[in-house]
Amino acid sequence: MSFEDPVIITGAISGAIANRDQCPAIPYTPEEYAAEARRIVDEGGSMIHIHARTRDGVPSCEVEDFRAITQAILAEVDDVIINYSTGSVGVTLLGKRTISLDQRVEPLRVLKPDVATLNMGSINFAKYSYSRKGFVFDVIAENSFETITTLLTAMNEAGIRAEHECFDSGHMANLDPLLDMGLLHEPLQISCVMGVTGGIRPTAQNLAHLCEQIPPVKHNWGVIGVSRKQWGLVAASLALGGNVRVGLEDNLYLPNGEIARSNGDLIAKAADLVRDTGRRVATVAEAREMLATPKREVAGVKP
Ligand code: KMH
Ligand code: ZN
Repeated sequence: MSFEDPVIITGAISGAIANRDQCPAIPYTPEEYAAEARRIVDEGGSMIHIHARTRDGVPSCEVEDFRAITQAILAEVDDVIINYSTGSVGVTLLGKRTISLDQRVEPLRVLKPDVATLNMGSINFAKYSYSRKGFVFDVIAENSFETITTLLTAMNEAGIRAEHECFDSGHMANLDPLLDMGLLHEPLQISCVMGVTGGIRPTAQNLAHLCEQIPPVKHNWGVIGVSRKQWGLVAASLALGGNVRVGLEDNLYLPNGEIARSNGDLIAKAADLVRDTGRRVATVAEAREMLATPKREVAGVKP
């Protein structure tokens, strides 16, 4: 990827850790997801990263919750790249139950989203409060190579493009054996996830370091920054030629410290930054071309 490429903006629409106590705009019902999707697409988002919730906001990985949310989104917007989370942290924390690998695979197998996240290694996934001098939460995100290859095989069988989420530089090296095994298909989609306590520190220097670790194969890359520090990382990614993800999953605040009234506020600010750095926001069609995700049936919705 280069500075000349259009920028794919992904909207992380809901997440599964923050809830309406922290931000009233976080969508819970399929109808609310659809309204937020409309705002994301109108402001320039071309991919929507989805964590499912039940109608009352409890994080879920049930097929029927993913299906209802996806159908509502696709009924509202003309086209957008549908990206499912396969992460388990939110369901464990807020849903207060562990989920099996089979449960992480099932929505992929049945609903066949365009893209699904693939966490590239196990980490301590925590949030630390400097004011309280303690951990707000602290769980282990298990992603052994066996887990990774199981998820990846399911994605390959369903024609889903993997988004490789790297929370540290070792995760980038974890692509090497998968490439050697012939499990990956170019162009790879690589996200540098920065700012989780347990992962790499969220600095521009570290983003450049992560980029240097990307294997020499055809790929697209971008940054996922957590907390308000996200905005500096968005600027760094744009300067380095990368894509960006913003949205209520990762950060609730605009650069000036105001809380976002919707995902649309965050996407609009990201689009401003894209233009201010002399780059251009990718259309959905351009994003599909770049990521090799042609429009197709998802969650039973025909193109
Ligand atoms: N919220 C990000 C820091 C996933 O859904 O696969 C992590 C994430 C993981 O997006
Ligand atoms: Zn996520």
